[in-house]
Amino acid sequence: MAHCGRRNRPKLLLFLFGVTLVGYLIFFRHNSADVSATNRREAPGERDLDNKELKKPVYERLPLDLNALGEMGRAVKLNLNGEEKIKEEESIKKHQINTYVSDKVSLHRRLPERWNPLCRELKYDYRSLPTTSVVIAFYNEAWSTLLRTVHSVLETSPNILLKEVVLVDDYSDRAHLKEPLEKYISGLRKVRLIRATKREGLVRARLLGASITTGDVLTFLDCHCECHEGWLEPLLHRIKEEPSAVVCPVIDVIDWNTFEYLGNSGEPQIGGFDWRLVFTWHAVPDYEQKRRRSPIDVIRSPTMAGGLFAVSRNYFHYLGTYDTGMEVWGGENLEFSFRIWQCGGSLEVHPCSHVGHVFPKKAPYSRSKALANSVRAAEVWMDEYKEVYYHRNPHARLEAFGDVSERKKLREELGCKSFKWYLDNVYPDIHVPEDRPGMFGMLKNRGKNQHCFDYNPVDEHVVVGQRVILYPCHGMGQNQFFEYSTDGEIRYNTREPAGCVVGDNISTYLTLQACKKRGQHIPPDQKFVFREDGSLYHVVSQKCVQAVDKTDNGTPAPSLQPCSDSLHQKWFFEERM
Ligand code: LR7
Ligand code: MN
Repeated sequence: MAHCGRRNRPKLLLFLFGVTLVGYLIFFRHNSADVSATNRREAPGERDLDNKELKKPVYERLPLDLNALGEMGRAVKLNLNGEEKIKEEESIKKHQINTYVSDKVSLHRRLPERWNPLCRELKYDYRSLPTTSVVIAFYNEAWSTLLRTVHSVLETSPNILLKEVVLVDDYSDRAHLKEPLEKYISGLRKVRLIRATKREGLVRARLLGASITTGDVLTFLDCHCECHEGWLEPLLHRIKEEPSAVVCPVIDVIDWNTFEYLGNSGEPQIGGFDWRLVFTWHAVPDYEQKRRRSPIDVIRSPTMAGGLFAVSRNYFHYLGTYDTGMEVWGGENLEFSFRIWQCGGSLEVHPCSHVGHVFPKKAPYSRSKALANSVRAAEVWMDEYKEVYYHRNPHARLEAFGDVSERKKLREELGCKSFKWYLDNVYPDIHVPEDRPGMFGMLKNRGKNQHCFDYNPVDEHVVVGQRVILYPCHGMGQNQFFEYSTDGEIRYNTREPAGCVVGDNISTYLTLQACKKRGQHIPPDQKFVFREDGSLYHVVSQKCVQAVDKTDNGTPAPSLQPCSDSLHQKWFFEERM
């Protein structure tokens, strides 16, 4: 199937040429006084700042057509049928993004204001800010999402601050990314393209891009982003103020289907992780709110999502750039986050810098290397806490992760702090499981052969409300991983925030509810005594947890029953099969 963007390209180029021409005419008409006064002709985007004043730069952009599809971040809703509907569906199948819609949205569209209104008041001394190079790695990206990223950087970044935009082709095999891309960007100032000669993965692709840059600061973006006016200044200003700060913009969501620009101007979220080493989003914790003096102060974040951040070039090199033993996708974001904090830097989100990112419907390419990448991060940075990770991911222990001795040496040379220091000081909100021997893993029944506690949340992120069932034990951690705590909770804590098993005397079945927070009392219905004889005694109901086959909905499940000697009331933990 021909790619939509590709098939329409001649028309698209013609259209762009036309629009650019109109843009030029309007620009010169508007600025005719300026032009004749200085007697200097400049291309759009090239005007430098007034030498005397420190005023805000004027962004030179194409005239705004408010009626265009998706303009100002509006959702695109098309009523398609027949052949067009099929084309749309094919585009989604190919990219996991509705590129049929994306192709219809202007590459120059404006976005609705999403920052805190106080951000508007910030003034910058533009000539003293560091310059930046923006590095964008891509692998088989669609035409319009990639080029909208490029245009949005060019059209929202003050000329004086932007050294160049470096595109890195990570060995894509799609035709539109070959010659047509080269031709297109040859007409764009400051945009350079470099190609990998084999699939490098995003870590080495970004480093390849960084190696040809000249700016003081490296700014990394994914290849399906849209920047707001004013996104760059706060990042660069913060790095000038604190060169060891790695600063992320607020990441807003662009809908993969409608290209609606979502997100709001409220408090941004920050990054954390769970013990599977999966990145998570969190509200800003109270202690951090207290530390900040204003809603537009930077927010310290334990981790970053990974794709969008600015770092001083020198500091990035001092910190050992990236772990080049990481392949394709995954793990590098947590590895870099741990390293930044443990080695003396700080990781922050700037509430005045907003960038949108298209989150695809599902992963568009294989991410099987993520496991080995995570293991590398755990081996180098997590000290004894790597065991907490391995307990929940028994298969990770068997993963071939290559040689990490160079990274360990780096940690030594930089004199980085321990993972315990990081947890205590940077991420005190994370619950650190106790993982006492014999008290975590699969919770197996002695009567019902090879059946274990199992919890399968409908939504990855909402770990409450459903019933705990019994399912053949699989030994893979994940949905069958539970921990018995010294407080008498049965915790389901592979994901964060953790869920705790609750006994309901009326239904007799067990469900999951949010665990108590630090300093709170344990709700009585969440308290179990795991007795010497293997019984699980539920204190408030004075009953025991029994494996029951014939339940109201037909799925075997643990249930509260009068205590007896039955093997169906005897349980034990096992880490692996
Ligand atoms: O082999 C590859 N080569 C590449 O050049 C694989 C990917 N890439 C490029 C890719 O084209 C894209 O520009 O690398 C970039 C990131 O890949 P995505 O967009 O497929 O990743 P993602 O957005 O799903 O994943 C997030 O986590 C990744 C972990 O490795 C990276 O850190 C991504 O940059 C990161 N994206 C973000 O942080 C944006 C916000 C998403 C969230 C949460
Ligand atoms: Mn992405």
